[in-house]
Amino acid sequence: MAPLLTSGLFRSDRYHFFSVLDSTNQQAARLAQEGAEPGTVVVADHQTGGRGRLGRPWSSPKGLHLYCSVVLRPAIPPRDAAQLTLVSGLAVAHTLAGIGVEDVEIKWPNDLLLKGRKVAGILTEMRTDPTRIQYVIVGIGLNVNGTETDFPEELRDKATTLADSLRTTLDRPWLLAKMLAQLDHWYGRFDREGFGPLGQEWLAFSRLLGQPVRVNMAADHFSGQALALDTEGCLLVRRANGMLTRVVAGDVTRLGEG
Ligand code: BT5
Repeated sequence: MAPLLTSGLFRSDRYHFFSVLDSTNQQAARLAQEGAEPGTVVVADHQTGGRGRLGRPWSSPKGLHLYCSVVLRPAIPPRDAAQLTLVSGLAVAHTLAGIGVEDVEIKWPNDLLLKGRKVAGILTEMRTDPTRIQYVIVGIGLNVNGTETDFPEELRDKATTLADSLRTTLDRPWLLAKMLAQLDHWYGRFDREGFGPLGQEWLAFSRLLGQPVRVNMAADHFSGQALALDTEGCLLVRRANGMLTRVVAGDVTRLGEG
């Protein structure tokens, strides 16, 4: 495989490791507010308040998985920040494919699935001035070791781990290094090329297009057919009545799935 083009975004003097934190996103935001450089990385072995979107909890047991947040200060308008979720998903998908995990699927916008079960999730948060991003925090939770019995009851038929798929225990620092190299590479491309060309790369890991889907947005929910990813990373869905809807944020599930 060709070596990854990286820009040196991540430097070991900007890594912050903790045995326990409320949430790595929270800690990264605290550091960003104190002026932390882009490329600052926060990692914890355990989170007591790990969270997903809309305040949902992220199961974060000790000693098993990766909980990692990155501080970025991209020169993009705030409305484009959601593209960083897709770019990060692409980086995580390549990390998994690169270590031999088969059938990696990205589910728009922020889930990574193996055989229909969630192996990773991404939470992108930001602080902005009226027109400018002060910082973006990209938080990645990746289920690495252990099996489904290590998850709380309600997640056992929805979540999975890399160890389950590869039938071996993985070294988390090794995996983290691989993931940061991929993030560096894909953030670099995003910076230079914008989201447009990366959308095609992203689609290679997605099985949404052409499929019947259910869309849940904050103020609306409907069924339709996923038609395309636009150049800004939004999903275009045609409703049963023919109307085309651009989904900027929400949950999209292929019909027939949970
Ligand atoms: C996400 O939210 O998928 C984003 C998760 C981001 C977690 C990372 S860990 C490092 C950083 N620090 C944080 O505090 N957060 C980030 P969402 O799409 O809203 O999905 C949340 C849903 O996923 C929950 O409601 C559960 O159904 C499910 N879930 C919770 N924990 C899980 C886990 N460990 N593995 C798989 N699914 C999980």
